[in-house]
Amino acid sequence: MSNLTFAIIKPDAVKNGDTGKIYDRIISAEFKVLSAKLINMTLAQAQGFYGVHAGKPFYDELTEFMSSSQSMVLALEKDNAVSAWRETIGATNPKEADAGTIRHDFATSIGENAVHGSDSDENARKEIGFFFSEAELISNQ
Ligand code: IDP
Ligand code: MG
Repeated sequence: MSNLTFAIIKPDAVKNGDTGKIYDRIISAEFKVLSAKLINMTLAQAQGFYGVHAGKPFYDELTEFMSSSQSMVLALEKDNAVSAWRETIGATNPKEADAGTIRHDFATSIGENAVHGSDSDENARKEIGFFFSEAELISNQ
């Protein structure tokens, strides 16, 4: 098990003014933030990042949404980070997300669902590398 995962506070949450509240949830859940930055991803970046979903009916809507305005990308560290973060964010569809999860509390729809979380250690490494250089991954331990 790796101790890294990759998160995005998506454009809907940033626009709604929830960036700080979600960052607080990250800290309360005892993740260490190795790096974080506010970006406005390009359509090409969104298409590359979500390449695994290319061809699905929601792909265009998803990549346009993710490149529509600012989002915050974060590299997070914790024991079993991938599964711990997926538990913290809840199900993809906020209607199915457990009470107390980030998507339950902040998401508005299955598409605009407030946050991203990696689904495997391998993808976590790839996704962190997609948005951060080695030098940006600060460890203060
Ligand atoms: P995940 O973010 O929980 O891992 P995925 O199935 O990997 O969910 O889908 C990636 C993202 O694509 C979701 O977070 C959501 O923003 C969007 N998405 C997934 N399924 C749908 C759908 O049925 N309609 C619209 N958007 C969707
Ligand atoms: Mg996914």
